[in-house]
Amino acid sequence: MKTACAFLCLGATALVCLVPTRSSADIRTTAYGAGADVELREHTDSGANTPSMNTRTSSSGDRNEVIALRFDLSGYTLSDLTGVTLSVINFRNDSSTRKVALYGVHPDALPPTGSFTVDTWDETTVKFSTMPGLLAPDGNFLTQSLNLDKLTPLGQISYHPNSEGLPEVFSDPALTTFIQTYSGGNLVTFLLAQATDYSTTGQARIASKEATALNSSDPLDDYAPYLTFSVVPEPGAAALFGAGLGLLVAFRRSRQP
Ligand SMILES: [Ca+2]
Ligand SMILES: [Ca+2]
Repeated sequence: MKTACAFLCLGATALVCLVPTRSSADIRTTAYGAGADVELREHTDSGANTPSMNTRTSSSGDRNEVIALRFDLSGYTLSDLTGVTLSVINFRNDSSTRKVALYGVHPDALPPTGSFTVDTWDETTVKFSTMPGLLAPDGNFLTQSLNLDKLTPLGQISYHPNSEGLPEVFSDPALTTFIQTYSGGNLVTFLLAQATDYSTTGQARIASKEATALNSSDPLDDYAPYLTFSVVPEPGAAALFGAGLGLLVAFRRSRQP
């Protein structure tokens, strides 16, 4: 009887402790670790590391603005992450929708000039011409000058009008696939740019990790862009779960006449 009890306790403990659970959504912001965020301007070949950042390829031809985001996913095995979404916070109320596209920058992308990589670009000094994933400014600000050979499109969404403080969420499954199959390290860079089938003179302005307040409201929390995701069970945990289940089944069988 003592042996049977021990058997049962062991199996039950294995079940309780080792049931593979999806964690509630984990979050990483651009403010974590080596994360970074910056607005890049083709028309002045500059970077703006300010509390808000624009995407805009103005239909008037006077400016082209792209946002770069880097997330530090240290501590995770990227192939284990699932349900990945990117959220950005509207910095101000815009009266109309703005359509924005998301791109993942390949780990081997190099800039037109300079030596920054996706792992090392510095938000305080990077400019359009030194950002991996962009092309050299060409004097035409109706062309976005994205280095599409080194970018993977990850969906596009329309921001909501008059939604200061509210998040806009990119959740195309391609985002999860990009993360799971990323062949670089644990620093992952994205670009945001005006959607290619959208024309406007207006900017889509979001908060950066430097934001301590929004356009007209007081700070409530952290406004930095952020990734959310879940972590699938480790194979080892799943195997142990199976072992625990096997113990219980064996015990039940042993009790049967
Ligand atoms: Ca920044
Ligand atoms: Ca251009």
